[in-house]
Amino acid sequence: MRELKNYIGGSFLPASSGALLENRAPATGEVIATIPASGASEIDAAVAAGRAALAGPWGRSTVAERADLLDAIADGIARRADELAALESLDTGKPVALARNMDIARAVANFRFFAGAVRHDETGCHEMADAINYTQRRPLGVVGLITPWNLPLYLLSWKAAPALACGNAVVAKPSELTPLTASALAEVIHGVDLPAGTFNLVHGLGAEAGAALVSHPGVAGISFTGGTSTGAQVGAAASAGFKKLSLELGGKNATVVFADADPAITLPGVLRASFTNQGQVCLCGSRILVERRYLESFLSRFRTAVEALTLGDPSDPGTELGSLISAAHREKVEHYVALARAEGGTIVTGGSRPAMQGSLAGGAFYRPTVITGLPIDSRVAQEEIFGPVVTVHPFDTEEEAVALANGVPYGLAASVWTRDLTRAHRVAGALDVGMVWVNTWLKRDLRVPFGGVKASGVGREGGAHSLAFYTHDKNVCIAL
Ligand code: TXE
Repeated sequence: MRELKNYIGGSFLPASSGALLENRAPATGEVIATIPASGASEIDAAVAAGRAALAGPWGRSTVAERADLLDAIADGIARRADELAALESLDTGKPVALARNMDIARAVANFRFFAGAVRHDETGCHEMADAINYTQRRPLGVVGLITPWNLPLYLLSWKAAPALACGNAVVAKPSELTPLTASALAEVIHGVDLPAGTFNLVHGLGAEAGAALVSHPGVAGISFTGGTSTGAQVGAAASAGFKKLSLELGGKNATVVFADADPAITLPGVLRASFTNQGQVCLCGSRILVERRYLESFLSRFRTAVEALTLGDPSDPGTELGSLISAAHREKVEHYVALARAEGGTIVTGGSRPAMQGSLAGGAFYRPTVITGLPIDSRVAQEEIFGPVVTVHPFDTEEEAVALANGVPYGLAASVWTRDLTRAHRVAGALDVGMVWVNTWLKRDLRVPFGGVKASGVGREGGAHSLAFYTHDKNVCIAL
């Protein structure tokens, strides 16, 4: 049982009220930690610490010094990688192999990548006949980072690394459901001698600590990843204070499978896109659109592959599917499956809780579920479920596939599976989303723009986009 603390001004502190929140392991339902139930006063203290750091040595730090510190943080995470993977798996219910190979590996890569990116960053110079302009890049100040429970350290590091690289002070508010690796990151950062107050961590509920951070007048920018309805509230509150804002929200992404797709890569690819992290990734392809003449053959092979997935103890290195994030979230998923039945859908596989033994009997497990026969405009095919549930829909023409893919309020990502290169280009160009993968899924180069359109958010992260977000450009014009 861990008693986690906030990390403010270089010290590990409890909430001033002494109030605590319980943190449960979703695979067992057991309480594994407590976190401070922080609110406005802890956010005030963290923002003040951030401002003090900016007024002190951190505000005078050079790019080279900051990049070296980011590399040291990457080293610190890498040294504790096995322990952090175990913590992430315990906290989220995700398979430990996934936590090790994806979440923790990416956290190391994020710090290393942004150390390199900021070392190589350049600014512009615009010459006139009688003057010269040059652009200075300045940190925003204190930035608030609000992160969700599905990829806790992966997403916190994706924001903290560029924010620090650019010279900002950070106040991070991780999900109250998954606080463990954020606290471990604070320990790593404590060990690398970042000036006190540069990185602050405040645990607590979104409506309390999160809302206080978003509306704090001393915070210059907010980067939020989470649900679309929360994102709308965060966006409204941040805009009222004229804060720079990045919103990475939900998705209802299409997986578009043409009959000429290569089954050897398509089946494993679509399986990954459907069920990675129990379907709890904003990029997961939860609507599989299949060309009608390939539908039957695809479905029978897909079903076999889904039923062969190993669901079990997240701490077992062989497990491919673990627990959902919480009992409450499983109820939400179950509600959608019941709705699918009521809307006339056929459950091809899944649609129920697996029988788990021993301590896992209290876990939030759910079988991977494939549903056919639903109208494309049904709620289950339109709303983000964020769990191990996919719907499959036929299409006849390329135009219809594009229309079905675009026919949702979201616009985050899509994947297209075909051997026809010209069609791949046409369809990729016509999809109303921020990211398209062709014959692959979730292949990530950290330089490329990451983000969505429509209800999937505002702004882009990644490479130069992150460096642009966490800075403001100032132009200096000198008459010659
Ligand atoms: O996320 P929330 P929840 C989707 C998914 C899921 C739904 C709700 O569909 O079922 O969102 O999940 C903080 N001011 N995604 O409720 O509420 C909160 O403490 C400031 C998709 O868990 O969006 C946490 O740190 N902050 C998503 C963070 O916001 C607030 C990943 C996200 O929580 C706040 C997760 C407030 N008023 C869920 N209220 C993705 N895009 O990957 C909450 N928070």
